[in-house]
Amino acid sequence: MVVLWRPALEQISLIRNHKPTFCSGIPTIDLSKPDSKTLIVKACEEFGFFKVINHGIPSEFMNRLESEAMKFFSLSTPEKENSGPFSPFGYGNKRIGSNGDMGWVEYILLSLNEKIVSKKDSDIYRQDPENFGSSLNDYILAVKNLACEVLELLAEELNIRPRNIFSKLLMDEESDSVFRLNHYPPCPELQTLNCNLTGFGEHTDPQVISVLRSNDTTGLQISLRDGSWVSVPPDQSSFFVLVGDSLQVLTNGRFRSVKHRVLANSLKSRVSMIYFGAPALREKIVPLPMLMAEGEESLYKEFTWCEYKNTAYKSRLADDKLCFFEK
Ligand code: GA4
Repeated sequence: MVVLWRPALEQISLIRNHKPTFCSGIPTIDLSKPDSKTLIVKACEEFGFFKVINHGIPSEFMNRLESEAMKFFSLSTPEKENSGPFSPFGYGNKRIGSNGDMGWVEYILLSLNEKIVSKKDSDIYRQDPENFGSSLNDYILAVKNLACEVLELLAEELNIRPRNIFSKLLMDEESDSVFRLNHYPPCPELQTLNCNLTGFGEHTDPQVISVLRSNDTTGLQISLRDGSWVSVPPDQSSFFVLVGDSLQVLTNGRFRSVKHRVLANSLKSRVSMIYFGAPALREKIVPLPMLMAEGEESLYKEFTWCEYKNTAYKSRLADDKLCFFEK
């Protein structure tokens, strides 16, 4: 049951009667093992979600960016607010998107599409330009490569060519990918309320693929196919990969985008960093003919990433965004 609570005049959903159960069966892909691609396909079909270990990204990249992000989030509110907001990009606090969604979260949202990165975005790095800027670049490049590696393994296992059929969408120099740093401050009031507070409300990611890394604080939950919510045990040395709506369409529904949300923690602060790999705005999002069985029909009308993104950004977080494009 969801009710509303008004901390400091804001409306953030409380989730009642929900005892988080930890999921022990999160698919874990060891990228150093030869069977990883088979398991990745299975995980994309069953969960739309998996954890990646032995990924080869130095922990120093994660730690450096996390500590730069924490330096930024511990600035005063006016200092943070003066580095934005450049809606929807830049610094944001509690307000998610522009359609009334609220969460117990503050964040930095960056566009990675060089053509539209505003000069002002770089104000985010003003406090310590060298360290913040370079740790962001190192980290983003590494997770983009990881996302591409996963997409290439998928193409191999699905037996579709060329091997970079999915990854080239992210490698396009006009790719509309975004990057997000989320800080979920602790909320001590929750201890007495016996409720969960929404950090980031339930949604699916509109892009192709998302790569998430968080610190050692709980909060992330995914929805299983039967609609139940399970908590994902945090693991700061691993990455979590999420299938986005666009990959669902490219595979004509064979892979399903995963519904997920984040609950606030009463004692510990949670920091997550997410790379959302997206195509260029002009790119058509249609099921790949090579993946369709004989006589199989597309479940979706034809649309471009630009059209889908515009629809998604006009919706509320929890809305089903793909339904407008279903046949
Ligand atoms: C979810 C995935 C990414 O965080 C994001 C989010 C975006 C935003 O924060 O502005 C959206 C959300 C996300 C989907 C629906 C719309 C747009 C908030 C919202 C209510 C940056 C994205 O690309 O889509």
